[in-house]
Amino acid sequence: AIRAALGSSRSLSTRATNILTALDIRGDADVCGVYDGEWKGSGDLVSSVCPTTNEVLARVKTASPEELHVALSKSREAYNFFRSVPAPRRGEILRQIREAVAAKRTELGALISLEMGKIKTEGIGEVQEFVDICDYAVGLSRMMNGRLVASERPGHSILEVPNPLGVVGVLSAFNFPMAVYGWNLALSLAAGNATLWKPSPTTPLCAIAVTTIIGRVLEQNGIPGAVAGLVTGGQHAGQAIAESRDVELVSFTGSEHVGRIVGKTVQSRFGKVILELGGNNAAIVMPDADLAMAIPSVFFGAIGTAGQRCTSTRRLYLHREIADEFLDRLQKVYSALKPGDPLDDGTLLGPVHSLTAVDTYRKGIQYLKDTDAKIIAGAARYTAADLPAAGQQGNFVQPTIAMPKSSDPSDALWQTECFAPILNCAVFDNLEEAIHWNNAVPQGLSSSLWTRDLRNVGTWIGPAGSDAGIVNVNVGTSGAEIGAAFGGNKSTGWGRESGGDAWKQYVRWSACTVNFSDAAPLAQGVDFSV
Ligand code: UN1
Repeated sequence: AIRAALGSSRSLSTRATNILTALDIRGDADVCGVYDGEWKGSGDLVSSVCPTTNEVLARVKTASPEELHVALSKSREAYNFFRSVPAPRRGEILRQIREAVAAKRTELGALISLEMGKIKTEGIGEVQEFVDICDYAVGLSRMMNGRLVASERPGHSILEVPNPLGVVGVLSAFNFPMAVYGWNLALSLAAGNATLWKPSPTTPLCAIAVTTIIGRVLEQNGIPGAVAGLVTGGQHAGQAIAESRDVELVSFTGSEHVGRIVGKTVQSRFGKVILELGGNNAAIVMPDADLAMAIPSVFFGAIGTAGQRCTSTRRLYLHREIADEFLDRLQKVYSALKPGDPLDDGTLLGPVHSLTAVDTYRKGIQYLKDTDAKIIAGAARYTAADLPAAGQQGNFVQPTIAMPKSSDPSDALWQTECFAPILNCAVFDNLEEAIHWNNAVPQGLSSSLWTRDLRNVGTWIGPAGSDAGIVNVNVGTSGAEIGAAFGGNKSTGWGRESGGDAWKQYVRWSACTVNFSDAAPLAQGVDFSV
């Protein structure tokens, strides 16, 4: 068995080498993790570890405090240049970035699977999300319109003018190591800003690969590379960005705990902040739902990205009339699920991202057992025979469905986001009760109702309905498109990224009253004549 494991882990290593080489990353030497127009890195070394095998993919040279300082000032210089490039021209550069990223869709997708652990189709889907938001921002570059407002004074006009904002710091998470940066980069660039990216310390290679592609496009267009700068590193790098007065907007994705610190830090210097924090997302299934649609969708919502999307389905509320049938059918789908190498076609369940994630899962399961929850699926350990040959050392955990003893939403179990593939269920008797449970948690990211009754839909999306930022009908909690603004309410942080009106946060707005007349009257008819 050991020889088999070593043999196949060598074969994965060959694949790892191929994926890295296709993206111009040399895994056999220490990789530069800082880009400010030039590649460098003389800070701490961090290892990128493959969650499938726990082999070290590469060692990355992160930013030293001095390099961080330089990167921040280069971002500022880059912004000063870029803000004067006309917006449609910025759109043209984004179009080229879109093409360059799309040309490496398969390779970048494979790198996401390799370094983050999500399965192939989701890895490629994440790159597609990057491409989509670039398309969106190309259009936006000709549509970031201000307004002309009617003035109460004769011969006056009021303009609301969007101008570039400055430097945007992007602090992103491991679970979407490329797409969430893409959302911020695309809007920032269209708006005329420079971005400085601090990715998750555990997915540096994804960031390096993307930045390499973007940096080349910028350089070919005579644009300073620091328009899309990168600093890999740990907490100190994130802190330096949050504290810097040279960063007008900090866009942070991650835990509530860190989000609270980032939010306070940025707010204390009156910077702007976009927070995308925890989700604790519920799906509600009514008795009239089409179960043939709802079951696979709940399955994807709970298991996609091994339960590590912010939008993953964590709570399942079933109407009493269909609860038994639903759980029976869902349990069958769960029991047919086999863990696999995320890079293999057909794998639906890859590893969780890290040993920390395994620990989160274990604690979640232990809590369920300690509180006498009924286990409907999972909660056991995989044996060696269940695991793919290459993944004997990997972070594989069994997706779990549980029915906690109490459905009281104020219990810690329902109140807390557990970032692992664990789905907790409860049975309800009417929609009002289910909506109450849906809303009775601190988080407010995503939510999903399964019904064919129009009246339920009206209630759900109306004032007494779901209080989440994403309120879906016959669509699961995860897998949002880029067109609408993405984000959540309450302790999710109220931030909005990606589509919709999100771009309006990436500009500074000026109200400009212009007097074309020969008199200078005051507003509100104030008489101050001398
Ligand atoms: C996240 O997990 O924070 O809706 C991002 C989705 C993806 C993005 C999720 N488009 O699942």
